[in-house]
Amino acid sequence: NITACIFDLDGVLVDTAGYHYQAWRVMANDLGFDFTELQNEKLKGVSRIDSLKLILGWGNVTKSEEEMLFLAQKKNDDYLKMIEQMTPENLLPGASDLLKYLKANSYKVALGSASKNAKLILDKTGVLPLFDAIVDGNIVTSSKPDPQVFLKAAELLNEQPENCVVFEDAEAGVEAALRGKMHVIGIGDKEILGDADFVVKSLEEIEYNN
Ligand code: G16
Ligand code: MG
Repeated sequence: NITACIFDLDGVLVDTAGYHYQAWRVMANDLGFDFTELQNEKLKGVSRIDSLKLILGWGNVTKSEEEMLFLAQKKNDDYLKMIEQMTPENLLPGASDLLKYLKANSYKVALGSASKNAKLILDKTGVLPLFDAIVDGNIVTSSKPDPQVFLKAAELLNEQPENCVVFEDAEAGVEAALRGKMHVIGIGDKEILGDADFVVKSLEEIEYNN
């Protein structure tokens, strides 16, 4: 009996991966190297500082803790400039309709994201009022596949994990939901998200009455 839905942000509700990629690439290019879109896949759902460490590793660049904080800050400033331009048009197909349907039918709705900018993105895209709880990178201490982010969301919603369904586009996110004993719908590729209860290409394919 599903009473609550928990959404990942990047790749499920919005496509911010492209913005992250652009901003990280500017930094990498400044440091004298580049990385591919395929490498960027590895950064999905990974925290800002862990993403930075991975990228520096790809470029064989070593930086002090202090320099890393500076680089992460600079990247985030560039990223925020892109986020500022976001509008409801940037919601992925089906996201707005599903969120409105859930609200209208008294489901509880939470966000479970690694991003520290999650609230701003929900605000810019106009869906912030549709959420009952936000669990983001400012709260979470253990990243996916650790189930902490989703368990915290269930707790804030006052719901049992078995009554929650998670919407996830990343393999680590699907694993986190399963470890949390929740239902999970994969958004994306069946080959990658095969452990999910079922997989759809986008939220547009989710069927519900009305
Ligand atoms: C998102 C992105 C990651 C990003 C992370 C932290 O995760 O997929 O690429 O590194 O948030 O973002 P920020 O730098 O804004 O704190 P999710 O969990 O929403 O898919
Ligand atoms: Mg994601």
